[in-house]
Amino acid sequence: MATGFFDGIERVRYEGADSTNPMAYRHYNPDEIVLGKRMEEHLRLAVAWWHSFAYEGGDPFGGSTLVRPWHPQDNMENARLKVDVAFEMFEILGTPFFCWHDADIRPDQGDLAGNVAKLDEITDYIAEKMEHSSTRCLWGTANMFSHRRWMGGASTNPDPDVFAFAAATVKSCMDATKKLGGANYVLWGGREGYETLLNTDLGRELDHMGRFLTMVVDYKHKIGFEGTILVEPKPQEPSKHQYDYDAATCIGFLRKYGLENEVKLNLEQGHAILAGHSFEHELAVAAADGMLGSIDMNRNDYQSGWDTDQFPNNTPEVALAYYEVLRAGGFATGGTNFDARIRRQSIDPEDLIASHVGGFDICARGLKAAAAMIEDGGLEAARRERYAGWETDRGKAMLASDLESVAAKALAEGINPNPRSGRQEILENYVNRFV
Ligand code: XUL
Ligand code: CO
Repeated sequence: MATGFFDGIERVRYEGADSTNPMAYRHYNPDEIVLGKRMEEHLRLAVAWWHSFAYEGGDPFGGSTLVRPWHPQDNMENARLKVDVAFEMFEILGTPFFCWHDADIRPDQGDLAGNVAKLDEITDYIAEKMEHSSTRCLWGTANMFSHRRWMGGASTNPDPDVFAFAAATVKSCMDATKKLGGANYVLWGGREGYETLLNTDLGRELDHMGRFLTMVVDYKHKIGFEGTILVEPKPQEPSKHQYDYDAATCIGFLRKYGLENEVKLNLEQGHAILAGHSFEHELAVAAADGMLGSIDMNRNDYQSGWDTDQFPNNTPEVALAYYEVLRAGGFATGGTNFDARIRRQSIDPEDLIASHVGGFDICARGLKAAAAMIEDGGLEAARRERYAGWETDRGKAMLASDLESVAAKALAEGINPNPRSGRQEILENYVNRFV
């Protein structure tokens, strides 16, 4: 039976770029073939349970603005209603995937056994819903940052009992993700970092985090979970410093603990900005090491300096991001999760749908622009040209040589390299033809 929450809102359809209907897709056309594959299969778009259904509109200065029939979120009846509404929204949008934290879907019981039992119960209900839906689970994760027990970290907490609570929580979330057929399991270390070095044994905490992740990987193999384990970099907020600072830091961490072939990265646009990088930089760093797993798509306000988790709406940024994804061969188990929320004044059910319509559309537009650049080949040709010297026998032999021999040859040949233009503006103009 319908909940009535989205009464009056029709299923969103693709109407083409000329449509002026604000509740229609102008670019997101799931069946459109892009580089030989359906658009839906390229993008693998996912709705985030925490922003779309659990977020109540609070900010550091004020509480709830989004009044929903499933509030307060402290009992199973409301948790089930929230599931019903979620699947109605998935249907309206034609969403291929969703993502969740345990805390988004089950009411907090205040104790471990209660939380695990309620998670099991609500994920049984979600699994039932999935039998009548084509929407799948992209990933599950554990919220180990909101409750006060996590204030000093989860796996990096100085108290071994908190480590144990975290281990039991992640185990239950991995079990639930497997039950729901999840394609990935994500770990974002919200409190894995420090507020002050004065009370922190940084080396020990990193070792504990490495050990924890190794236990997660071992458990994945034990239960035969076929999804990918992903870690999500973020430099700060909520902690002053977080250990999973950015893609490069995470890759170094994974290598140190021997996990580089087991774990990939879930990269987020807003987190890249907080780390002082562009999103495409983070994606390129991960791709260069074969660790680009999945993305959290959103946008930060460039003035505020906070992680504002807005819906993306900037075509050039999104196009350059998908360009890196396509260059890396596209998503395998990963996808595009909207780690994005409506603003606290956007209180109508219609706002919730419209935000996703815009998000789906901008990703589709970015993907098409990226695909057109790949097909045209202009950037790759320019890159090939720039590094052509390294494809010659001379270039290859040098890399296999040693410092003394290279120096002797350089002197003997009397080389005097001629600087060549990096052609940056020409390439920027080129990109502007597509976006
Ligand atoms: C927080 C954030 C998280 C993770 C999942 O900044 O990005 O929502 O994506 O825990
Ligand atoms: Co995220």
